[in-house]
Amino acid sequence: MKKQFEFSLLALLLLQLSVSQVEAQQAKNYWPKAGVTYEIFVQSFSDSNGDGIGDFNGVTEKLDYIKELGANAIWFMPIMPSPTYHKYDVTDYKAVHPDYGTMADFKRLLDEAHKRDIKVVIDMIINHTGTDHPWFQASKSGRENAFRDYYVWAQKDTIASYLNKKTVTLDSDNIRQWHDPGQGQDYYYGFFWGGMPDLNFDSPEVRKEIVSIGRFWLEEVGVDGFRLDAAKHIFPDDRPLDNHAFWKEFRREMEAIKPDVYLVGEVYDRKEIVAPYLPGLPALFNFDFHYTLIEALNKENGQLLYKKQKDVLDFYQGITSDFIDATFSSNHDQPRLLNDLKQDPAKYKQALAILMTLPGAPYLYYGEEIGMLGLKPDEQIREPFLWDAKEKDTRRATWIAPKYSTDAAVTPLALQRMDPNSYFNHYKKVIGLRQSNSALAIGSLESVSQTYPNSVMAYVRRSADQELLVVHHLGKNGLEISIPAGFSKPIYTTDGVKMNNGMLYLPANSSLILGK
Ligand SMILES: [Ca+2]
Repeated sequence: MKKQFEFSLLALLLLQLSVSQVEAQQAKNYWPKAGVTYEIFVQSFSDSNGDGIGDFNGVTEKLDYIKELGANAIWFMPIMPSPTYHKYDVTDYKAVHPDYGTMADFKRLLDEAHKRDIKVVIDMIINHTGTDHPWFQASKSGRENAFRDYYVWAQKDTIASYLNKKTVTLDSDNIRQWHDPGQGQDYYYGFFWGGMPDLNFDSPEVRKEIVSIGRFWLEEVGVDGFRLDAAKHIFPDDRPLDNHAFWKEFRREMEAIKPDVYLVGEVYDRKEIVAPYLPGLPALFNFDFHYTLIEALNKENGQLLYKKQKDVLDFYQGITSDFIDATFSSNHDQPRLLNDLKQDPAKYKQALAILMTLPGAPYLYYGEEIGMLGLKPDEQIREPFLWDAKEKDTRRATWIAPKYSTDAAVTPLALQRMDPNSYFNHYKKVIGLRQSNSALAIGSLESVSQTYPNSVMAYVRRSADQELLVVHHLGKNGLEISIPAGFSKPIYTTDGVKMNNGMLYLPANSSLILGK
């Protein structure tokens, strides 16, 4: 009797200790190294004035929601003036698009975000401008124009053999890189399409303009950093060293303005191409991770993802130890994750559990947390967020009719709140686990010595004050495995997981986290 009593006292003491540890950890914010960033397409997020288009004030109203979800930062897709709905062809780099509100509205959004300890990163598109940009309008007006060198021009006869020779790439299916402005014999270079002429980064004036734009947003407006679009296209594909050097120069210039500026780059490629950008762009999106996450879940092979991620991290480490691995479950260029996972809810929930228990600085795409759907073309993967049932939804954007994320197919947020098994409540819970367990956020990634079937992905995460075992079973058939010694305290388990005498029973798509 006495022994049992002592044991429960000890258990109580341990419980109190772990509660206070959790409280201490909850106060920590692991951004930028390991925080959670929420990507927002303002156009589709929250419409505050009823004109059908999402806006800054609509986002400001939803900051408490973003905080509740557990995000530490927001990445805004382009907010600058542009003629297209997606705004990746900028016509003014020092203003905001009037559809989204005024600069005062945006500054208020920034203030309110910062009050909630939410950082704000904006999309910066400097590889190209829109054709309506005054620089391009001037540049195309003639060879003698002062802005001629802001863009890349070539005489038609010198590029005849290149006119249709561009190959399709992961980030562009355009095959024509030189475009006829219809004003004479010179063609301009536009990697993505004719509506996006590439800026000429051999021009010192262009480079000065870019620094001045960075200064404007960091100093005058007050954003925390930039997501650098199309980072490997600054110079043509055959000049990768110039690209790497440019981003180092850009980083130096931006850090001189704001020493803790956050820069995350889009280099849409394999790790061998991506890694050399790390010295200039300390955070880079991990496309290998994204595609392998989907492949692993669909092939029911968890070890595939573990090996890939170990490979990528070791490779990056060989270049620099000072990098941020920007993992992501989906983004505005990919089919919606739920579609990629063949609309299997169990796989979908497991994808987030995997993302949130691996190292990295995970990015989420708005609407993922309510299981929004969508397939290309791009407009359809950027559909309006469903805040409430349609007749009651006072903030839903209507600029586009949804084809996939309709009320019939996606349960709006307000209804998901009432269901403990909803996607939203799953997201909130799993993100919360990452935020309150230092090992999940910043711990090292270590393998376990046991050999498991391919469907099982098991690893240890270790921080200074915590060591956790994480197990995901990606298969559809239940199985039993042995537990590595020392781990016994459940921190998180999905339904149906059983522990007995050092053995674990894992049903289909199950996950668990054990402490010591
Ligand atoms: Ca609006």
